[in-house]
Amino acid sequence: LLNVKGKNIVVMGVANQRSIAWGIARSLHNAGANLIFTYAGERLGQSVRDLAATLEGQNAIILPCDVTSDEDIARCFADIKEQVGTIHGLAHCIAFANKEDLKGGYVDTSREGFVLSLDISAYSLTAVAKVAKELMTDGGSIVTLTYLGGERVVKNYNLMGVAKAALDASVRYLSNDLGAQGIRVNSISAGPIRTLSAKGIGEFNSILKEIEEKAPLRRNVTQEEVGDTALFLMSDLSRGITGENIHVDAGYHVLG
Ligand code: 0WD
Repeated sequence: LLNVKGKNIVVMGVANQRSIAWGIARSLHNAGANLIFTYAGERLGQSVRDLAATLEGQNAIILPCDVTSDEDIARCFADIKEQVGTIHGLAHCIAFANKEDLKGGYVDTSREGFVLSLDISAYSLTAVAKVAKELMTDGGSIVTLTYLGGERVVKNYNLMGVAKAALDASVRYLSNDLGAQGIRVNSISAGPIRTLSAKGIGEFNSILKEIEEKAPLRRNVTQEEVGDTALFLMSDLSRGITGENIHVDAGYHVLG
């Protein structure tokens, strides 16, 4: 029913075992997908290789890909094409903002900080989709990660909220561009999860506490829960869904 077994799926953005991308990788691995990991810099390469080695029976391809570089993206996907030919899915789990832009007032965001964050957190999905679609000759599914701060004001999320709004709009435009080729593009709006990136967000602990107290399910979500939703979006079960954003946030988004 899932039809993910034996499919080649690229997972971008594993930094360590807390990464949401790692939760997605495990769900896909358990469903029998062949994984291809890409990581940002050599600093993370060993960490990804060590993690991938824990996936039993998985002979993952692991490649560097800094999404700020078109040459890097082109080289990475040329490498993937050479090794597997076709890909069926891509999970984009990448974002960045300077720490000083994730506290205080959004109004103080610098031009450099804005450009860098929008480049890595939003444009990269488009840059990668452009190259990945050439390898999705049997159709495919692209999934990215967003956050509620792109839909409404969330204290301290600031610049990243603006980047997520651009990412959300990109999902809609890309779904329309790629739909005729049988490629679906969707996002998951994850509730807050303690990861390396989350460390950069001011007063992150108080956000977690608020969810625990107020979200309909009265708890926070896990990497596994986001991973299983990504598996659904990669699978045939979601074949009629594109341009969509699914909140995996214990229902917090329904509150005003
Ligand atoms: O609460 C959370 N953690 C949420 C995260 C809630 C809702 C959404 N998200 C999103 C993030 O905004 C991001 O888009 O999930 C995605 C994954 O984030 P994560 O799992 O929370 O964080 P992390 O484990 O740090 O992975 C993000 C990774 C980078 O890690 P570091 O920590 O080294 O910045 O994004 C990658 C990198 O691996 N990354 C890049 N990859 C390629 N090229 C680049 C780059 N230039 N820059 C960052």
